[in-house]
Amino acid sequence: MSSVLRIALQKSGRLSEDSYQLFKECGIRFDYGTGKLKSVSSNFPAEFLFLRDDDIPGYVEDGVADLGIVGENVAVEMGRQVQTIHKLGFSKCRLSIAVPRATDWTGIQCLEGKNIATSYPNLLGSYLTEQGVRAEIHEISGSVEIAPSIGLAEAVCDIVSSGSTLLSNGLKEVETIFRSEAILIAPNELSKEKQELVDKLLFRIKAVQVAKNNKYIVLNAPNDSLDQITALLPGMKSPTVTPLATEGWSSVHSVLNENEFWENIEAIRAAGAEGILVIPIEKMIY
Ligand code: PRT
Ligand code: ZN
Repeated sequence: MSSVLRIALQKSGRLSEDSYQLFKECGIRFDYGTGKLKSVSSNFPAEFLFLRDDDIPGYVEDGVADLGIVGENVAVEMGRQVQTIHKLGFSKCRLSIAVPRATDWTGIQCLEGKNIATSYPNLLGSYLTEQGVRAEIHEISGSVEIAPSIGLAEAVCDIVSSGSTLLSNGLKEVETIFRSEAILIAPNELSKEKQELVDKLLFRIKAVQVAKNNKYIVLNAPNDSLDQITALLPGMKSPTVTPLATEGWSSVHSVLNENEFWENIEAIRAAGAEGILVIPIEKMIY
C-alpha cells in the first residue's frame, strides 16, 4: 500500500483558517467544516485530522499523525518529543507578563515572592529560573487576565496579540518572555516514504511563502538609465529587458523583495522609470 501523510490541524480556532488556506495555496484539496473529524485529500496522498490544538503535539509524538500545525507556544510548553519542520509565519503572538496598570514596575525582580497566574507554567517557570526570580505560579486554563482583579494573583503571563485584552482588563504588558508563530511539527523519526511526501509538501509551502514575500514588477525605462535601473532590480537571475515601440525606451520585468520594495521603488523612479506596475506573485520556484 502506498504511503499517505496524516496531517493534524486545529479543528476550529485561531490556527484553522490560515492552515486550511495554506494547503489550498499548495494545491491540496480536502473538505473541512462542520462536524468533520477526518478528511482525505482528493489530489495528494494526505489524510487530515481535525483536533483541538492542545492534542496535536501528543498525536504527532505518538506517530498517530505524521505532521501537525500548532502554535510554537503550545509545542514548547507541552515539551513533547517532536521536531519543528518549518515555521509558517501566521498566528503570530507573544507570551508576556502583565501587571495592574498602577503597579510601579522597575523590572522582573518586582515579581519576587509574588503570585503569577498563567496557562504556561513551563515556559514561565524556565524564564523565572533564568532570571533568578522566585515566584508562585498558579496554573489556570483560561481567562487568565481576570486573575489580578479577583485577587488570585499579582501578575499574569498570557498570550498577547493586539494587547487589547490586557488593556480592557486594566493590565499593562511589562516583559515578553516568548515569541510564537504557527509551526509544522513531525515525529522525530519518519519513514523514507513519508519523508519524501513531507519534502514534496515543503517544496510547495516554500514556493507559496517566497511568492508572498516578493512582487513582480514591470516598468518602462529610458535606454540611457537601463544600467542603473537593472542594477536595482536583480530579480531571480537577471531582469528581462525588451524594447518598447517608442524609440529610446525599454520595458523591464523583474522580481522585487517585499522588504526592499518602497526603498527601491523610490530609487527606480528617481532613475527615470515610468508606468511602474507591481503585481502579486502566486507561486515562486527558484
Ligand atoms: O479549541 P482549541 O483548544 O483548539 O483552541 P484554543 O482556544 O486553545 O486556541 P486558540 O484558537 O485561541 O489559539 C491557537 C493558537 O493561536 C495559540 O496557541 C497561539 O499560538 C495563537 N494565537 C495568536 C493566539 C492569539 N494570537 C491570541 N490573541 N492565542 C490566543 N490569543 C488570546 C490570548 O490568550 C488572550 O486571551 O487572545 C487574547 C489576547 O489577544 P489580544 O489581541 O487582545 O492581545
Ligand atoms: Zn487549545
